[in-house]
Amino acid sequence: MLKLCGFSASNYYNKVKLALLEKEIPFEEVEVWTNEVDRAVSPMGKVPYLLTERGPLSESAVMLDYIEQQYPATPLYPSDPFEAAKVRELATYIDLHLELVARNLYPEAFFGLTVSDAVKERAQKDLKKSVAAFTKLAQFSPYVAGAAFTVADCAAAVHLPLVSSATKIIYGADMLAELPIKDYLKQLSTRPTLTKVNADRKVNTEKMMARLRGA
Ligand SMILES: N[C@@H](CCC(=O)N[C@@H](CS)C(=O)NCC(=O)O)C(=O)O
Repeated sequence: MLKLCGFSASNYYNKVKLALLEKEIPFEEVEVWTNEVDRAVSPMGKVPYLLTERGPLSESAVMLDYIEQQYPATPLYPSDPFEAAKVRELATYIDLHLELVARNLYPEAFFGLTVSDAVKERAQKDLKKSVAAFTKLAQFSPYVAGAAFTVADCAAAVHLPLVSSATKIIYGADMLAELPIKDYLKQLSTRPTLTKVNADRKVNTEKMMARLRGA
C-alpha cells in the first residue's frame, strides 16, 4: 500500500492527501517531521514524500502525476492533453508563484519569528505580479480550473488560505481579497475529503506548535 510520509499540518502533504482521498486510493499515513526526513528517500529533506512499491517519490506535483497515471479511476485531470496541461499550469502557478512566495512570510505570520523588511517588500512585489497572473488563469466556475474538481483544486484548497492569512497578517490586507476565494473555499469545504484533511490539520497543527515550543 502507498505510504504518504510527512505531517498533516503541512499544506504540501495535504495537497497529496486530498488527491488520494478524492481518488479513493488506499494509503497509509506515516508521520515524519521535517527534521526526521531521510535524504535517501527525499533528497531535499522535504515532506511530503510517497513510498510506493517501486520506490520513493518526492515533490508533491510529481506524486500527483504518478497517482493519476497509476490509478486512472476518478480522474483529477481532463483527458484532453491541452486541457490537462492548463490544469497543471494553474496548479503550478498556485504552488510556485503564490505559495512559494508567500512562504517567505510564514516565519513571522505563523511562527512568532521575524522577517526582514527587505524580504517583506520583495515578497509583496512578487505577489502582486503572481496574484495578477493567477487572476487571469483562475476560473472559479465553480472549481478553480473550471467545471470539474482537479489537482488545481487540491493545490488551491490547501495553499490559498495560507496566502490570504499570511498577507493579511503581514501587510494588513489579504492580497487575494479581490478574488472569490471565500465562496470557493466554503463550497469546497462541504467535500468530506477536505473536511477530513482540515480536521486532521487542526489536530496536527497543535502538535507541531507544541513540538516547536519544546513541550
Ligand atoms: N516543492 C515541494 C515543497 C514541499 C515543502 O516545502 N514542504 C515543507 C513542509 S510544508 C518542508 O518540507 N519544509 C522543510 C524544508 O524545506 O526543509 C513539494 O511540492 O513537495
